[in-house]
Amino acid sequence: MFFTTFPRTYLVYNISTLIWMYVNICFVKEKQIPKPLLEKGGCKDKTHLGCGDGTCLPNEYFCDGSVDCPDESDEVKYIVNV
Ligand SMILES: [Ca+2]
Repeated sequence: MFFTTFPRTYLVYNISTLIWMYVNICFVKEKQIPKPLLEKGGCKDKTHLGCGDGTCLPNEYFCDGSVDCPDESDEVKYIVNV
C-alpha cells in the first residue's frame, strides 16, 4: 500500500497474472466517487486531464491533496496501466 500526494509510477507484482507491471497509483481517499477520465477526457490542452464529469484541469491538480474537480474525482484512488 502506497500513500502519495501525487500520482507516481510503481513496479507492482500482479499475483493473478504472475507478472510485474508498471502502474500509476494514487491512494488518497477510499470514498466512492467517480474515477477521473484523465487522458480520455479529451481536453484540448495537453497539459490538462479530465475529471469524471468531463471538466478539464491542469494535471498537477490531480492527487495534490485538495479537491478541484466538481465531482472530487481528481482525488479519488485510481490505478492506470502505463
Ligand atoms: Ca486536486
